[in-house]
Amino acid sequence: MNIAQKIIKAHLVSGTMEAGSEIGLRIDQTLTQDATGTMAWLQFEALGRDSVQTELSVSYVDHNTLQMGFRNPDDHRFLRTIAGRYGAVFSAPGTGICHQLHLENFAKPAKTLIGSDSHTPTAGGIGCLAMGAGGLSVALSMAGEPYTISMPQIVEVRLSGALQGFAQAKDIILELLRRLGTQGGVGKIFEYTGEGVASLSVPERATITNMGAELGATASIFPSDNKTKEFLSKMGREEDWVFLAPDTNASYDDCVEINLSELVPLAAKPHMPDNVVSVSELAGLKVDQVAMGSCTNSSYADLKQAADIMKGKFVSSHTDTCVSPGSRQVLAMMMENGAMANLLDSGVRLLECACGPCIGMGSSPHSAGVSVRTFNRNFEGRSGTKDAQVYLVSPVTAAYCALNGEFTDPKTWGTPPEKPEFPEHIPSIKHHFLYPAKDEAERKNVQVLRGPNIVALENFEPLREELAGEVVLKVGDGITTDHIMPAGAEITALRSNIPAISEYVFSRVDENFVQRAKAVRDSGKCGFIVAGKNYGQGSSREHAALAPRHLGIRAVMAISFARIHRANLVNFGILPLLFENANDYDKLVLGVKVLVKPMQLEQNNRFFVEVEGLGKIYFKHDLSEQEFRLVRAGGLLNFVKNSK
Ligand code: MIC
Ligand code: SF4
Repeated sequence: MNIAQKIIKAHLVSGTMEAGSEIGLRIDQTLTQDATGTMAWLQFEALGRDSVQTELSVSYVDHNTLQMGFRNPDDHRFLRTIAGRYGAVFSAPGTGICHQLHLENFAKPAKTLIGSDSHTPTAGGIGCLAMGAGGLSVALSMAGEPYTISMPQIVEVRLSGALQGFAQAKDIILELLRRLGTQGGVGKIFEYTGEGVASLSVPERATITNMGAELGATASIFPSDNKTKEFLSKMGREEDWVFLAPDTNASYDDCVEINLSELVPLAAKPHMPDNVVSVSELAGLKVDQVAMGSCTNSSYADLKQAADIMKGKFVSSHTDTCVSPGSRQVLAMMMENGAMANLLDSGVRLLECACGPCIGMGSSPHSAGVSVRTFNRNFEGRSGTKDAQVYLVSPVTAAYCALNGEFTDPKTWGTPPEKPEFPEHIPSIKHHFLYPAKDEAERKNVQVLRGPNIVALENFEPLREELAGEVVLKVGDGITTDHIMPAGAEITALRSNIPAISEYVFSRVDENFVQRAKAVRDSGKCGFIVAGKNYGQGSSREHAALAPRHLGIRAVMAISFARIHRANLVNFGILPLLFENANDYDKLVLGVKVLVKPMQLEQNNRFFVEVEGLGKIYFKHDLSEQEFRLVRAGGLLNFVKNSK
């Protein structure tokens, strides 16, 4: 068996391990973050359990750390108190980014982890089978229920050689994105093997597994070897190490080979992470902003390397440059050995240990600005500036862009910097986490505190016999969850208030959408969305399903869907329907009346939808029986409540 199969087998609760068939997995650990977590915890509460049933659940606050008014601080207080009430560890704002903190402090090889954030697979760098999921799926896992997915194909990524010159781990995953694209990983787990693996440290591996999310992959995973042991011992938890490797005769569904020695610094151009070219091709392009950090590249080694390059030099006068360390531990190490002083002396602005600019929480570029970021997503408008041009690069490339004020050819950069080792002294930050009382009786005394921004969950009606309504939006290929439910400081502060946040659905795509959808909903009819390929790629935010459902959307008719978003649609009772013939996409126009008879779906994978003036259009659906039951109940929460 390969590694992924070994972990799946050890956690299999239902189903068979054949690619495409539905499997249920026992989940050892969960993580939630504040932007998705408030909802997830409200949903957990609605399930009526006395405490979390996992080995470990951690509630992080790292996204909405700006406290402009009462909303975010109220949500933080809710998350702190509910973690104490139900037995989760709490990580307060400023402690760090969930994925970096989880890697350093909690993730374990051979365990399963799901998180209400699409970059949860970061923990695959330590040999953990880690997956992103909607908040409701995470709430269910916290309640001890298995996590259901369709058994992925396991793809071997065989690494040979070793990184040379200025190439970094980021360039490995950018190369994979260049080759496979943002849909290349849908329904797959990428498992890294080969002699090149041993040359990569755990934080480097985590950069790669983190951005496997941009391939659309279910997970990415590395073996647990001596490098893993070394990392865990530096983190003061060597006892968490177990050896994990594929059997010598392990087989895979597919194989991709990358020779690390041949890689050069790469960059993803606007506005997709797979729009990859070499940095040398961009030489001469003026850079207005550089942002270092995010869950992809905010480790000690990442930032130390940038600091070494920038030491004694100055950031270009027109390049606004900032850094957000991944955790207080990274920050403490950089302060102790002077690396942070080097960055600050060179003119870099220090931001909080949090997601920050990555999700548009401040530090937006100026109008039409070129922003070079060590992050993982460069979707249009995500930075908070609609016409900004965002490029994704490694920390080394970012440092040279900041100093030169433009992209330059790596051949002009001189001698490559040394790969930094961890410092002798690694300060522990364990005391920054809030641990719940061990005694359940004591936990029951914790009062859960809520603010007025936390609006109770809505009850959705079960599936109707007939869904009569109209197409209220038609969009093209590659629609991201940032298009559906934009992020940024103002909107994300409303994550625990669905009626309020629903006002922003598709606001950057079509400002009349909400009004149109509401008019159809309020007339008692159903709204339908027509979309192209890979609808819902990107974030795990279930608000991209929940808010449209609030606005009366009952089906999305698309050419294909991204995995997590498809699951979120099902969880909130929205039908994900697939065009049988992609050419029919052209026929369904805005405003056309449609009639769906969902009960047909139960018997057939192939069924038709009646379209006014056109007759029948054929669709397929790939809902499992269980998924169909969820949609029929009006969503997962209804289903679980009804089956009690
Ligand atoms: C993202 O990177 O898009 C986010 C913000 O971390 C999201 C979660 C969210 O929308 O809260 C994700 O990746 O799942
Ligand atoms: Fe935070 Fe950005 Fe990572 Fe999402 S991708 S978890 S916003 S740092």
